Amino acid sequence: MGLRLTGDETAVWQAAARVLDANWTGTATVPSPGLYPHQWSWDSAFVSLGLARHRPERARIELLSAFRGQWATGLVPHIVFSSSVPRHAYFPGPEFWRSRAQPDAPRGVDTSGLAQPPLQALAALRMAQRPGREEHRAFLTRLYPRLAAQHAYLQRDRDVVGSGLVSLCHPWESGLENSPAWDRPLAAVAPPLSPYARVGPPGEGADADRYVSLVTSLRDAGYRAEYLRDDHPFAVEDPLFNAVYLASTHALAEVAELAGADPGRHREAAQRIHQAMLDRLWDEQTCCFRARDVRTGELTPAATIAGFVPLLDPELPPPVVRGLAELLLSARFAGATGYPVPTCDVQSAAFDRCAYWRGPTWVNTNWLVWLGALTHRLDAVADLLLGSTLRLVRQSGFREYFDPFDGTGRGSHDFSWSAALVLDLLGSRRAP
Ligand code: 2M8
Repeated sequence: MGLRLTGDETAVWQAAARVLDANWTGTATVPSPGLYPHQWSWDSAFVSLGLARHRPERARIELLSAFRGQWATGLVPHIVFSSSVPRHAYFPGPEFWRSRAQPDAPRGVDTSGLAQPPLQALAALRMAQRPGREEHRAFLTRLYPRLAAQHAYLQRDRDVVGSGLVSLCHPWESGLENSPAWDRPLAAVAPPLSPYARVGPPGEGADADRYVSLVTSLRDAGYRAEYLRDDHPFAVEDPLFNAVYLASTHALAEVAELAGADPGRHREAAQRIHQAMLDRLWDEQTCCFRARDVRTGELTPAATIAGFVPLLDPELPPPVVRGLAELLLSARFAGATGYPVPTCDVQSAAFDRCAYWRGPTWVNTNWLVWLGALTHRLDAVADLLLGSTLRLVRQSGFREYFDPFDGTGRGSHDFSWSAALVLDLLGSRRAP
């Protein structure tokens, strides 16, 4: 490893590595064998960051394998289904998405038809910053056209109002599906005439019906960009998704250079996204980035963890950085909890310490905000996030999510991104 870890940290490292080894299928890592037995796009990118510190060859296989499911449009679907898993093991499965009926979907594999935060270019660049220059160059040269197609799709087909930002067409695209940020836009979606069988983790309640009905409409419209633009009832610009999109666009410019391609258009795209984030999602009144419902034009009222992920933007103006740091450390987020950062403002009526993305602390959102804090040399904030995350997994194991007040672990055990990102956090300790 070549790291200076304490005995205790070494034990955490070894336990995390064991989780990743156990969840490896031979071509990719499942988020959790029981609950999520297929490959999810942003889980896989997070996992590749941990694998890069543990088994670099697997990290490259992991990152490439998400692109097995890439559509001709460039879409990297949020789920690539494994054919060896029983059909009933996860709902909604391949028979629901019916990707093979779509001319643009890949032939040999079943996928969903939604995106997730496009972390892959960022992960690829971080990987290439590890030792092994020539291997990285060959890998990036192979990956670059796929990444470029993924970003071209987001820019061409998913910027539904021409604002420069991607609009999510489903809460599942955010990765934070039951976040209070979606309460209003989701309430405007007509529920199905008769309820579907309840799906999803506790806390989603009747929203699950709308999740299914949104996919049904999208699927029946052939997952077409024109339908998303003109008719789909859910279209929301999310600060987390777009901040990851921006960070990955910057990374893509560097990947292009390393792969011998022209980075110019990626740099221009990054400028557009940066400006649109400030113009459309920054709320000066409340010093917070919020999601914008493009169907109503309104910013959603909820202040959530997604609002801090724009710290990943290296060009964020200093007053915005200061405002975000203050809010993050305040009694509405980290200041009120022993195990920060809660995923929702604890003073909001929507906050629920147990309910998935409505309050609990997650390792992946901590990691994103940690990286954003490092981007702006907010070292105290970065240390707080690293310390809190390590205390959580030491106390409760690599759980899916955690109670932000007492650190109780919730959701599935041995969750892959919790393990992988702890490896990345521990591994990056050497960096100044
Ligand atoms: C959760 O989302 C899936 C739907 O995509 C589900 O609830 O069934 C979210 O936590 C998401 O962020 C994650 O990628 C996925 C797999 O871990 O599970």
